[in-house]
Amino acid sequence: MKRVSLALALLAAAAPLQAQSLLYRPPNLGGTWVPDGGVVQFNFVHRFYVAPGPSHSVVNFPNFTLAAGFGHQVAFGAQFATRSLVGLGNGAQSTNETEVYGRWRVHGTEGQPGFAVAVTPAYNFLAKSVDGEVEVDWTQGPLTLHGAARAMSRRLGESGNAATAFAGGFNARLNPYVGVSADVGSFVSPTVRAAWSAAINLLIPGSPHTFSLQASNAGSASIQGECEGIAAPKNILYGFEFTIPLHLKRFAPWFHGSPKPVALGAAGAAIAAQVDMAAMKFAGETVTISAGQAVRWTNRDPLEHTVTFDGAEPGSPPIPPNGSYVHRFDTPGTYTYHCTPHPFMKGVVVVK
Ligand SMILES: [Cu+2]
Repeated sequence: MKRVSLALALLAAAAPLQAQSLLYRPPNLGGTWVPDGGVVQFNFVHRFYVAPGPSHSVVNFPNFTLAAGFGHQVAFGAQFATRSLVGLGNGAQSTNETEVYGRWRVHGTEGQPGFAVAVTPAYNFLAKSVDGEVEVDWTQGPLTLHGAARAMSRRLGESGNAATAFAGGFNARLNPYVGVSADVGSFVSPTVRAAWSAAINLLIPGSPHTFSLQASNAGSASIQGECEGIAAPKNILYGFEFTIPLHLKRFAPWFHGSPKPVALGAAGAAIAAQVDMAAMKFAGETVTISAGQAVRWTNRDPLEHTVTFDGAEPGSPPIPPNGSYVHRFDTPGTYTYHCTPHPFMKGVVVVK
């Protein structure tokens, strides 16, 4: 039972992070996806095809996305692909494609009911093209629909002329952990092969990571790369995408050392028990003291915790890393408590 409630609580803790997950974005659409402020998101897409016999050689299409959230619904990022179709056009000298982009979510919140709108200006170094995308998505219950309009100043492979493209797709979340998605995107004129994708998306329980298994014909994740599919016979690529959010706050001790101790709560009380908050747990879940004595909680984690009583007893403010909180208990009784940001963290103080 305890194990089940811990799993449920971890899910609750992971819930805000789902807003950055592949459960809200099909493989070939950037969507209105903007990492939270102070979060650097690293996504790795690996697609491949197996050449027909006798060689059966595997040809890989890796793609990396690195994007940083700056708060105010703004992100800056870069995409890098090593086997880009953008690189196969007239005058192309490389298949290494780099795109830098900004994204501003003008309206809405990804994954929340209703509309969200984002604009994504970009520059594609391989195509030497100024690109842009406007994306709108609409969420209702487990379904999100996506639409995007794209423009580029130099479409590589078509004499470098300006071009426009449209894309659309959907995500359907079958449960909090599993979704399916698909999309299609195409240049308007001249139309070549539309790019398409289909995927099964998985949220890894108890983690902020999502993983998707994909089939697609798009070789890179740039705005241009998601507008045109690669040619037959290698026209279906299989692969996966893995998302890794890095919370920069967690790395602060590398640069600033341990934060200064901060003491909160009742000063001068006789401390009869000490409870460490470490690894997202209250160490020693039950402590027993006498009326008039105090308990000291010390935060050994790199993030804030609270001591919040389930009853009427007043609790702590947020306790920063390396901070401590002292609370004196004057009335005998059993005091159950939890951490507000991490409700699966629970403890009990018994006062005799
Ligand atoms: Cu906590």
